[in-house]
Amino acid sequence: PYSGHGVSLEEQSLTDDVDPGAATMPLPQNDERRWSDTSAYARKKVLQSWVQLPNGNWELGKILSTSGDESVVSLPEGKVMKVISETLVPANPDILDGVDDLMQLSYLNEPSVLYNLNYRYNQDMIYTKAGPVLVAVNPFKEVPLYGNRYIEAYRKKSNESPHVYAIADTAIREMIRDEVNQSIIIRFSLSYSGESGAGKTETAKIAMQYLAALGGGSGIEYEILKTNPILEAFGNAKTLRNDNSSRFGKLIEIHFSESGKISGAQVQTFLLEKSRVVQCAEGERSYHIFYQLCAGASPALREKLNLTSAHEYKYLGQSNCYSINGVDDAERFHSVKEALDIVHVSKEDQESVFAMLAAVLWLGNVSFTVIDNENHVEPVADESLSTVAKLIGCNINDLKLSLSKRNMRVGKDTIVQKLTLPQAIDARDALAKSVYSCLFDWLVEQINKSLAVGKRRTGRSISILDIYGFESFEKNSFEQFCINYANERLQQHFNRHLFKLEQEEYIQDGIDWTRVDFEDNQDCLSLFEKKPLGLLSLLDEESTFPNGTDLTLANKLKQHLHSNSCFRGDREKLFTVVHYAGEVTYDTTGFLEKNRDLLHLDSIQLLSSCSCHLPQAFASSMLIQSEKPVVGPLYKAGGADSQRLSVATKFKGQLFQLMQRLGNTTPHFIRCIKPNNVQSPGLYEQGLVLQQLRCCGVLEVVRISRSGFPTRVSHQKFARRYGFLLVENIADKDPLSVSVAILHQFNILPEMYQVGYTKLFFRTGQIGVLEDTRNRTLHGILRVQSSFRGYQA
Ligand code: AD9
Ligand code: MG
Repeated sequence: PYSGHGVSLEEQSLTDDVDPGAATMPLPQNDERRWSDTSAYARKKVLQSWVQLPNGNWELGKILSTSGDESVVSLPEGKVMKVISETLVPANPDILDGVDDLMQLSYLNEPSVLYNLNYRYNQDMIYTKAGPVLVAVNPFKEVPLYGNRYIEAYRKKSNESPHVYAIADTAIREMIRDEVNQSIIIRFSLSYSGESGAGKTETAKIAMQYLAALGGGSGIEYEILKTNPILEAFGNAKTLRNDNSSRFGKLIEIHFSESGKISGAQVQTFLLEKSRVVQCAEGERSYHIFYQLCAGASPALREKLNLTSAHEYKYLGQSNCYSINGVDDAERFHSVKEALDIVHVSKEDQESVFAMLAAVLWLGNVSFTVIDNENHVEPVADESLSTVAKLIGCNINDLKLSLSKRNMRVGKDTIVQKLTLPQAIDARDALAKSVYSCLFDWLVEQINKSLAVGKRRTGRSISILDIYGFESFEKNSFEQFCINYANERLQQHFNRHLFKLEQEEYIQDGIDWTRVDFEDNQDCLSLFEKKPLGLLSLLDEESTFPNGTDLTLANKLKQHLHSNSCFRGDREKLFTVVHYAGEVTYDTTGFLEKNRDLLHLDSIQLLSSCSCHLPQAFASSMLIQSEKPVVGPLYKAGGADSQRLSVATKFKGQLFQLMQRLGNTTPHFIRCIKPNNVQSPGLYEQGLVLQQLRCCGVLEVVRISRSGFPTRVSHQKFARRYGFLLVENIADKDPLSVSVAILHQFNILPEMYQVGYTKLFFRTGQIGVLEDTRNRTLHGILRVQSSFRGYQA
């Protein structure tokens, strides 16, 4: 019954042709699920097929018979089922079980991809290529894939299975070969249960480990690795989803000298979740460092900081969770101190850092008492208050005043407003949050000073991006709004790189190509960024109105954006954005306050009056940068009020800078996938994995790569690089002719490349053959040269 028409690779491409197996087994109409194929297998009858069970999971079934629209299939465990033939999805032959690149699958469809990843996962092969993208499925246990032996194997290319090491290796090689900066972009993918815990941070560390091993030598690589325990102690926390969840985004740019050795690094962080310092949900923890300090401080330090146990601090006590399974906080504290030593934070500075932490903790214990019949309050003069004053080095009365009064500017006059209990608590918490986030920034600055080691930036760099993924919770607030906006930007980077630019390049260079459609997210990005009527502009505008409230913000958004297809106004303070990865409903409660991020001038003045150097540094960084909106009378230097940057605007600026930086690099993408929501090894939930695969467009990427020509080299470059391998004389030939001659000499199959106007385009892996030959030849030449030199000597 097979009608067998051979399809050449060119024809095959993107329009799904009639499947060879169609005569016996009609395929689903849904084009997404189908993948035409030319392999010998596909020309045979498809006997195995994926059957979707009522619970949504896919099972492998054998087609026993087909009549009319229905097929009878047998499932494992002897079950026989009658199903509508159209719902069956073709399965790959057993020999393709567990292929290490999804590109090799004869049938590229969701169940086959799920199965393949699962098959590998069960054997601890957590990495799989999806064309140019590396997919990493979190093992939630130690897997024997890392360490020097593996690093060596990837360096020598004796191990070629997919791995973060292989990605890092490619990055180094391409950096040197092409003289272009590289980036490794580690992203999760959205699933509504949250992608937190997918393994981004671990993956980033594994990549750093490889770069350090290959580019090491000067010792700076050791410092770079030690930034991880520091940043994790101060910026990670236990959440319900991940015991070590990063509460900030991070880009680390590792600099290399011309000889390929690491010469320094620079860390940039994004949007630390400050609110966690003063408040966190039941079962979660605040930042690790607080517990580490309480558990690990020496008796002398305890006494100096008047430190007690974590249980005594209200900020730590409210969530009823003090420890993490299998983690010894005291031991971690010592590692953090060691790491601080290594990045050259002096012992004195370390002690100041710990004093700031203790001050934050004690601040949380400051309580208030009502002082008049208008419910105004002032802090109780107890141990907490005096300890805070002592630790930051301020006058206890000044502290008391800053927590009970607020200077307000009305016109040219300043009036003093007394605070009620909620206002005083706000002021106290705002101070704690600012001190902590300034401390975090200060540490990053120290790390950067240490990693810069006075070197001019001459060489190249590899950047590793580990940034939070899309978030969609039951209630989504300002933080999710910013994070999801960032993800929209990154998604565009990914799309542009893998789909858009690629195809535009083919067409520009005049090669045969049929377009593949992909979902663009420009509309959603415009919704955020358009001026003056975009989400960010409207938010900023409302933030500057003295009478603006979260409700007026919501109304304003609805009024101006209702006709935008990516926006939907909901009841009261809610609105919905149709993101690339799905719809997210935001609640504007707290938006304005968080966006303004007001720190009252009284608090800044308090910090600048302190005798300790860290609070002083914090105060001046807040004022000098003028990045914080300041309320109250103008600071002496003036202008503190003038140039206000809202949180969202500042973040947008950071993001643009980030995109610009990444835009100048060759990106390498890693997608981390969380196979279950319970951080448990061996458990692979199909539905959860599928959601994540869908959201990051893995199938589309494979599809385009398989039919496309991902490797591109200009004729000049190609001729220069491989021309010397030619046996014929090429002295007077143009680069195009040389290139073609090379292709012929090495018998590169015509369907494996295309010759464009300016470039050559290759299918995946083709250039590797040439590179190998080139390397072998070069080695041969070097050997000859060195033995010749030996002879001369
Ligand atoms: V979050 O968005 O910051 O909350 P990440 O960064 O995606 O999240 P993380 O890297 O912290 O996740 O991984 C979560 C946990 O999974 C780790 O603490 C490890 O216990 C576990 N994990 C992740 N990757 C690996 C791995 N390659 N090998 C072993 C891993 N365990
Ligand atoms: Mg993380």
